[in-house]
Amino acid sequence: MKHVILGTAGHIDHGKTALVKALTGVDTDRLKEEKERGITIELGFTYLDLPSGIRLGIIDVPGHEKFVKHMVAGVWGIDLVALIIAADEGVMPQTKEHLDICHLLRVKKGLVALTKIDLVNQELLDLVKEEVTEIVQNTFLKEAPIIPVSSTTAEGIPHLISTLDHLAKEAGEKTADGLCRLPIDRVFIIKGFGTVVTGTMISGSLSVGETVEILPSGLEGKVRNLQVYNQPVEKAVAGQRTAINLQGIETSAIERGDVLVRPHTLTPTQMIDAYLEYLPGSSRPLKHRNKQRFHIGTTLSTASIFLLDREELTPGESGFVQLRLDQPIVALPQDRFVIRGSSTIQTLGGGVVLNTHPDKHKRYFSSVIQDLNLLKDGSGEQILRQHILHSGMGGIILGDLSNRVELSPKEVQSILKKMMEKGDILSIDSERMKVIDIAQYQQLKEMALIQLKEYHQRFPMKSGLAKEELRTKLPMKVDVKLFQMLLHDLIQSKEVVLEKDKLRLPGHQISSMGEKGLVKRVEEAVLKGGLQPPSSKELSGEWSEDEERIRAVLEHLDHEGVLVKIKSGMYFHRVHLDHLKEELVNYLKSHQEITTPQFKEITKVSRKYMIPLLEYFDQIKLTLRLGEKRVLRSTP
Ligand SMILES: Nc1nc2c(ncn2[C@@H]2O[C@H](COP(=O)(O)OP(=O)(O)OP(=O)(O)O)[C@@H](O)[C@H]2O)c(=O)[nH]1
Ligand SMILES: [Mg+2]
Repeated sequence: MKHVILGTAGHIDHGKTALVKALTGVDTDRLKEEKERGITIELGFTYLDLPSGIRLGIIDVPGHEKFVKHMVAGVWGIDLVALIIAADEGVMPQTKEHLDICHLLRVKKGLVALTKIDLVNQELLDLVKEEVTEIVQNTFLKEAPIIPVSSTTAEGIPHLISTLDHLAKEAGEKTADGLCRLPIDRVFIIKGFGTVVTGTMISGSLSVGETVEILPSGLEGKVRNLQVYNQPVEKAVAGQRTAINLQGIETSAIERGDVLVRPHTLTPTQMIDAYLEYLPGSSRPLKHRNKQRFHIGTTLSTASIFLLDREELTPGESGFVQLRLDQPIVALPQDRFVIRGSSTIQTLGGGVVLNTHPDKHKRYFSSVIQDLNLLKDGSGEQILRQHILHSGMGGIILGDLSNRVELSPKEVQSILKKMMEKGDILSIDSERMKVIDIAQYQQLKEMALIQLKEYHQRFPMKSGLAKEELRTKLPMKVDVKLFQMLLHDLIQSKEVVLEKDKLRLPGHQISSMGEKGLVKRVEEAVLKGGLQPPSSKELSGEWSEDEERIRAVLEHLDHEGVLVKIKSGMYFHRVHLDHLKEELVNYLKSHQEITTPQFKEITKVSRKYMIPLLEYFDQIKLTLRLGEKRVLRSTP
């Protein structure tokens, strides 16, 4: 069965509640204060069974300017609106404001009901009709039926019902296989049952016995009972007005504006990227970092508006913004929101959520704007690809992707499958449906090859690198499965050779006699140099050898423990260094301390070598420097 929700809208006292009663027989003004003052304050709920069999849920909203926040909560997520205008008063401020809000929230369809026609003559009625035609032109209601009615005499009510039936049949279906999400509009306690929350199920479905999570608090509870339009049900689906009796959560722990979901399906956020439309009727420009009221679902928060591509938005303009919120909210891409003034309370604008967990953006950054343009206008596939690309070499799982597009997990899965077939993305964990962008994968491959090449250069005498060692040289977030896949591919394509547990590039040779000869010559030269060993530059000059090669050999000999690198570019043969160390220890044992001139006596080398040697012994914690002297460190 199809589920369609109608919301009322319109100026105070124009007959919204009276019309709902004329249609359904139900007076939705339940509160004592509402009865006394004759106005609506809270949202009212009822339903109407249409001739076609569709059950039309009805949300009656208050018209008073003080309660526009309730009105926004009520019409967020409705399918149809009935804009109600009293024929004896015509268009009034909240008629326009409510119309603006419906436009900003992208209510798709609706009608205009001209009420109280029993109070006016034909002439006045025609005038009001003209006025209405004028305000709805250029809006989603421009071709909407305008139906004159009287709730007192019931004139026009049958016509209104048949028009509603027609509109309800045309309304789009909501997706029941999406994420279960219900913005809470009421919380109360029923004696003997406990906590009950109500709201409109925006998407997905929910059954008795399931565990749910309340966001942003994260409290979990169990669905004890479910009611749809006052009837107990086993399962509630998208598009239905739903009351949920919860077990395990105190009434006081939940408030209007919270969102009910299945556990761990959504994460609250305090920063979103969005495309903001600033209403033409606003009196001044909206400046960067302005703080305003922010309405989404049934939640009201405040947000600082960071304009990403300009200094100010003039009335009628739209632009990309980053909203930083004072409290966590729950949102999904493509959700609509409304911005209202924080000092003078009026509706200023609204827009669409593009990214619910963005990075903090630098302003005027062309790549940021480019990305946001794609999130705004791109296809589901393009948007998914962008999120996959941004997830980098770590990849992203299906569950996280589903929360970033306005598509059901099933649809996301089928798009991913197509992308895999085209070779745009790669599945790296079929269980969790984890994917990585192919460009990221290629880059990772390059990185692995570069690491191997560098390793060979540093250690030309080593046969290769162990697998785990290579993994530690790649970005941390590369997971084991991805790494194994990468190695498998590299070995398969013969870009890398695996030999005796070591990975190497196919061109890497260690056994060439030339290399071995050079290693021997370098070692001998350093040994001959004693405590004044030659540098790579000196050796290369003397032998007309490539200095790079000599440096690599020095590194290799250091790695092998034959030479000791005491500072960058200075290598001593271990034989000499050990000998010097012994001499130094003996000296210090008999003299307790040593000065630099005394050290020179022992070594007989120039400062160029002497100072690095002294510092080296400090560094390996053999000696301790005390002013101009050095002493032995007490060994444990
Ligand atoms: N004569 C006549 N009076 C009507 C009609 N519809 C509503 N009224 C009266 O107008 C007054 C306001 O009606 P409501 O239905 O409470 O108006 P509302 O739009 O719900 O007002 P708020 O919810 O406070 O914004 C009431 O006294 C109604 O009896 C109508 O068709 N004819
Ligand atoms: Mg009312």
